Amino acid sequence: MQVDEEIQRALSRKDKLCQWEGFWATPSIIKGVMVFKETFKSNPNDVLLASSMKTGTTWLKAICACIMQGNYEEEEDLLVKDSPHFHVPTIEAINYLTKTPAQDLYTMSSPRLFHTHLPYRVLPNSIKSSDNCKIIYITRNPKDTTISRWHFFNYNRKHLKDFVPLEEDVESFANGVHLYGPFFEHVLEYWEESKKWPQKILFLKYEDLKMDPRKEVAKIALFLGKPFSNEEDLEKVLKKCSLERLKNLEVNKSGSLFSHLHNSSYFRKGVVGDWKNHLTPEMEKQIDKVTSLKLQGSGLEL
Ligand code: PAP
Repeated sequence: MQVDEEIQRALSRKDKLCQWEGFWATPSIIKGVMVFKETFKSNPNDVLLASSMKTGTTWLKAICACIMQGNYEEEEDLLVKDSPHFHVPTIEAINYLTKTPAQDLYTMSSPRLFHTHLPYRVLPNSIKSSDNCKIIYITRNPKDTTISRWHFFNYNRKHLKDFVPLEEDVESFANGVHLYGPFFEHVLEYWEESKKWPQKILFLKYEDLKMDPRKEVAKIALFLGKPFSNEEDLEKVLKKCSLERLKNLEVNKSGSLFSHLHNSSYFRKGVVGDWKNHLTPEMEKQIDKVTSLKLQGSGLEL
C-alpha cells in the first residue's frame, strides 16, 4: 500500500493500528521501526529528541535546532526557511515526508540532531547503550495532550468531513490504544531511564517550559554542551522559537511537510489548562483516574 494512502486511511479512522512490542502504530511505521532498530548505529555526539505526540515536540525541535546551530543572528535563522520538523527529522515519519528533510539521518554529519515518537524500549541498542548519545524527552499534562491531539487530527481530517467525537479520543487515550500509545508507559520508561542516567537523558515538561522558559532553555543548552555565553543569545532563542512567531511565519502557515498533515496544524493555542474548555467532568475523571493509577509511586506528577 502507498504510504500516502496509509496515512489517509489512518486519518479517516478506517485503518486499524497495530501493536508491536507493546506500542500502537500504523503498519508502515512499525515496518520502518523494525529496520531502524536493527540497522541504526549511533554516533557519540548524536542528540535524540523524544516525545509522545502533542507534548511540545515542535517547540523542543525549534529550540534545539537553534542551540545546535549556535549562530543566533537573525539573518542566520533556519526557522524562517523551514518548519522545525524539516530541520529535525522524526525518524519513523521520514517515509511520510513530502519534502526531503534538511539532513539525511544516515549521512548527516556529526553532531546529528533527530527526533522520535517511539517508546524507549524499541530504540536501537546503540542509542541506549552509548554514554555519549544524549536524549531529551518532553512530556505534558495528559488532559492538555489529549485535547491537543484531538484538535490536531480533526483539523487534518477537515477535508474528509469525518470528525472524531472527543469522547472517543478520551476513551482511546485512557485505554492506551492511540498512535504511539500507551502514553503513560511511554512517559514512565523515559522518566525511569532519566533518573538512572541523568547525564544522558534530560526529562522536561511542557508546563515548566511555559512557566520559566529562560531556566529551561538554559538547562537544555547546558545539557547539549552549548551553554549560552550571554543573556542576549538566550533571549534570541526564546524569541525565535515563540509560538506567536513560529505560527505567523510563512513556512508554517501553509503547505504540508508530512503528507496530509498541514504545517499550520502544529501551532494552535499553546496554553496550559486548555482542557478546562473542553472536557466534561466525566472525561476529566476518566483521565485523572488512569493518570493517578499509572503514575502512582513513580515520583512523577503531570
Ligand atoms: P507533534 O508531537 O505532533 O510534533 P507537538 O508540537 O508536540 O506535536 O504539539 C503541538 C502543541 O504544541 C500544540 O499545543 P495546543 O494544541 O495545546 O495549542 C501547539 O500549539 C504547541 N506548540 C507548538 N509550537 C509551540 C511553541 N513554539 N511554543 C509553545 N507551544 C507550541
